[in-house]
Amino acid sequence: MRLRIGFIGLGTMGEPIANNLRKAGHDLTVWNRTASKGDGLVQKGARRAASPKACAEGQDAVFVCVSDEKALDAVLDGPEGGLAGLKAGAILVDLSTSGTRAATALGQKVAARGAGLVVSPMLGSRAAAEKAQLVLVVGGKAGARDAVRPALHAVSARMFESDDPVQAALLKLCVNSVGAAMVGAFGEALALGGSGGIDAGRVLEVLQASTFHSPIYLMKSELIAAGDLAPRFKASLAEKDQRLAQESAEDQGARMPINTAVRRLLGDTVTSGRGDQDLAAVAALLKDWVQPKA
Ligand code: NA7
Repeated sequence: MRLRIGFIGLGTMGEPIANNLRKAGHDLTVWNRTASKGDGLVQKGARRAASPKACAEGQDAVFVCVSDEKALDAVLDGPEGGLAGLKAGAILVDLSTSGTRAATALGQKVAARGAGLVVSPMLGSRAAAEKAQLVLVVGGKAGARDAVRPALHAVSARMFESDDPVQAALLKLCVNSVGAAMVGAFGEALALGGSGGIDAGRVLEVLQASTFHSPIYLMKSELIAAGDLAPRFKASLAEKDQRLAQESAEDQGARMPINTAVRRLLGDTVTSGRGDQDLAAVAALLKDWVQPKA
């Protein structure tokens, strides 16, 4: 079914996702804070809205894909925000990883508009978004999910659905906390091996032959070897995800000692000036930290 969709947030992930919605035949209106990031989509036939509110007005569904919970408030709240334009019966889809507290607050705001909420954080980086191969963790009432399922199908390879938007937000944080720990530990292993004279390729080869193997090590080591740290997933966003996981843990009474260490490492990556680089930049930082012994 062809939906009228407003799409707010055309960053690394949002732009290719919006493009796939357009390619699937949905009627697309876009808004981004930095308007020029929408130029390509507008040239391909999308409409450009003058504000988040205008982007949401009259739409069957409003998709949001921004950095974090603060960006979410910035684009949705206030007289020109997306919520002000959301019509009763429409569905707001939050693709951002904005955490459990934001999902709870957003549920109340959207319900006050007489609209429905689907929280659908994504697994996969820009390449997966471009190929419509994302994995989505989808939470919302059955009717709301039914209404936007064709659009979610158009951008993804697989969906894990539940009735609860807050649990969808939480599940994404569970998975990303493992991913960041893996990349951090891999960076440490490369630095440790390198400090003792073992080539990074050799560490990778043996790691991949073990039961601890993962495609993420191969992906990230190719970027590191090529010196290509352009963001597929920004280190600053990875740090944000670890912060959000800690907030959920605090609210729920869970403890995350590994996450605490990984978040500190990612925080150091950001303060070293590498926040806009790919998450693989943690390996570069750990290599910089090696102090050869005489
Ligand atoms: P990017 O590439 O950093 O894009 C972030 C988007 O969020 C981009 O459209 C930004 O607009 C927008 N943004 C950020 N802060 C604001 C504020 N304050 N007001 C309005 N718009 C804002 O992130 P990704 O696309 O990689 O990731 C998106 C989400 O998916 C994120 O939660 C990840 O963890 C997963 P800009 O273009 O800078 O004007």
